[in-house]
Amino acid sequence: MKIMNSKKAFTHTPSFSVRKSVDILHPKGKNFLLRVINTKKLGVTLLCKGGFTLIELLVTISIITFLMSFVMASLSSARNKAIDSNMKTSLSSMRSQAAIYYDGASSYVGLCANQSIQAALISAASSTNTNIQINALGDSSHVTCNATTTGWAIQTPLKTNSNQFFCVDSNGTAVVTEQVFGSGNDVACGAGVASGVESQMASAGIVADDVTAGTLIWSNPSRIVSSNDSYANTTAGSPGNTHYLKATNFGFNIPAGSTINGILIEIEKSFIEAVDTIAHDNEVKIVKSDGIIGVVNKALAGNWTITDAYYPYGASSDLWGETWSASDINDIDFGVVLSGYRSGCNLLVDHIRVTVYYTTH
Ligand SMILES: [Ca+2]
Repeated sequence: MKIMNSKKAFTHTPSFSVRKSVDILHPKGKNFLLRVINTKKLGVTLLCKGGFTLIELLVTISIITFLMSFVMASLSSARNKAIDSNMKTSLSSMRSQAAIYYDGASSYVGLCANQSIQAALISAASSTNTNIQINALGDSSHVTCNATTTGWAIQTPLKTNSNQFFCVDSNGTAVVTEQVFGSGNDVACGAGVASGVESQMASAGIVADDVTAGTLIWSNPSRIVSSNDSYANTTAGSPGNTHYLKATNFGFNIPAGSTINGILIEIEKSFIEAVDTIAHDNEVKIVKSDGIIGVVNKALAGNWTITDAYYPYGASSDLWGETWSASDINDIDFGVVLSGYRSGCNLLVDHIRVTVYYTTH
């Protein structure tokens, strides 16, 4: 049905039956919507919707297409990461299967044709759209399984990086590498390469005045959980070192199996001048997952300042003399202690934050 030369909305009770909405075209290309508003009276409303011009439509379609390209790229990246992650888990589990095989055969020859190993190889090849080859040079279009009497190795290309492979071998290695097998009898993975370093920053969930250092008490320790000019502070008294201001329970969520590359602690601090201006660090140390305070002291030599400022301790590649796993960092007891020295003035700490740098595998 068409209504010609109609430019305004109107209500009309037609003599015919109307049961649903229909689009009605204006002769100049404007859209109108004919809508049933009262089915008992069969009343209808004609609304001018001021439709799109061709250029408006093209611009809209272009914008939608542009935005969709970002969405699709993001989805694809997430999917590829998931594929690589599953494949790494599957191949890493092959080490126990290989050990079982060796127990029975006293050799790894034939391992790549073993039923359990084959299942993992097929799965890896399927998820990475590659084929399987046995005792061959590695390449980016194959999942390669090599086995000799004394060793074995499997490598498969990554979905997330076509230049890299995930490789496991009988030496216990499980690495992302850019080296392919040098021969069909090569049963050792190449050197691992660092994938992208990631980081998480967090503030403490638990803060306390800890008496195992110094003599001066920290008041209001819980105020150091955010940067808001609300301070933990010392109070008047004899010159000396403070207790520890102990900050823990940072709530990190580092993925299991990640390599911890470094820990950066930043303390936002200042002092209130009174009699003199001696205000400096005494100790800044890490607190390990067992609650024990580390040995390395990164106290800075300089005087604190009257103006609030963040001071860095450690770095993206500094492990504070400790060995860390992801669970150590995620532990509720992981944290930092600060002890200061003050004479005359009082110390203020606004915020302590920790950034952990890590690499996922
Ligand atoms: Ca604060």
